[in-house]
Amino acid sequence: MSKRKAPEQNPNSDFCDFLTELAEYEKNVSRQIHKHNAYRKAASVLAKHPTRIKNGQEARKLPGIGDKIGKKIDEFIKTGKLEKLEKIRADDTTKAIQELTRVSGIGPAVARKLVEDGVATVEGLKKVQERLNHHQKIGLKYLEQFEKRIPRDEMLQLQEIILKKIEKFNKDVIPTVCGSFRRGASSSGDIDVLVTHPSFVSTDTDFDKKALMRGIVDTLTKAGFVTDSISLGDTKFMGVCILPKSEEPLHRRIDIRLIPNDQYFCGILYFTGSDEFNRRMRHEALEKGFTLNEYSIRPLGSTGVPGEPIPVSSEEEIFEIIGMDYNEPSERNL
Ligand code: DTP
Repeated sequence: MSKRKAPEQNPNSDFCDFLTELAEYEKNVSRQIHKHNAYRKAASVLAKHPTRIKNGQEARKLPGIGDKIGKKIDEFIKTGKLEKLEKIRADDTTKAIQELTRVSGIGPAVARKLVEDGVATVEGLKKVQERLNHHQKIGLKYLEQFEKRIPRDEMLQLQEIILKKIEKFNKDVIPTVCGSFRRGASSSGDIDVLVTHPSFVSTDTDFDKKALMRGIVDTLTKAGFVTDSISLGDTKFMGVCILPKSEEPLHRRIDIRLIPNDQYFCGILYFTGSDEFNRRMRHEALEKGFTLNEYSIRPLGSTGVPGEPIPVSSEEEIFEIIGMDYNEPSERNL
């Protein structure tokens, strides 16, 4: 999962910026994930609002913006800043945690421990590399590159290589590049690829997942596309890739997941996102008596115990089961 989001150009971008900063603080420092989600949702609603919001009262009419955020908007309009953010920015521990969590593989808990041990900056981190695991070392090595968004044009070229090389390796494998790219975003934070194979189903214990994953990763490595492996399991590869033969290629984070064929559409739906859209759809499913996750959609019995997964052969069917109108990936940018 990528750590940075695109700075969108919109008439409310300064509000979005402070809400995003508050969201990052709630995720990384105070660890209040509900508050994080609330700020992010408000930022994404404002990012899509076509006109400049004039005051908190107007903002409160939008979905996901309540009294507290409305007041913050008023304070920001009136004073040009937010007292809460000023305090956050001035706090050394907060600053250090925010800086260290820029590194892929360093989450809030690890960052806090590092800060407690006196490591407060990325420069400081470079001096204690022996404390870092393989993922964190790679995160540190490519820190600035991983923070750069991937323009859609490059995503299209990366996708072409992935599809071509995987097809050459095994023509039965079905790959889909998900994430914000599939939603049509103009740039993406990382590359999320889902692959499946018609012979691989969730009840099958004999299918050689390891051979398939290794084969895919080896093929992409030999092609000069994958440059580093962070981890390679039977069903998930986390690594780094580049656009081969480009003059100064930037290293990009890539995840490849092997999904059983019977779980592919729930997987694609989930990993296409957005995360806010996923939350909304999951909520909608619960209201209709179903539980939806990245693996399956299952009916909830009267006691609330989930039944067997409902077979689905497209994303459309999942929407249909829940009684929602189908949303194209480009309509899932909540
Ligand atoms: P970006 O362009 O920043 O990479 P993204 O591709 O939408 O944006 P991620 O790469 O972080 O975001 O994650 C890919 C998808 O996985 C995301 O769109 C939805 C799903 N996902 C990730 N985290 C969550 C979560 N906490 N809740 C629900 N869905 C999630």
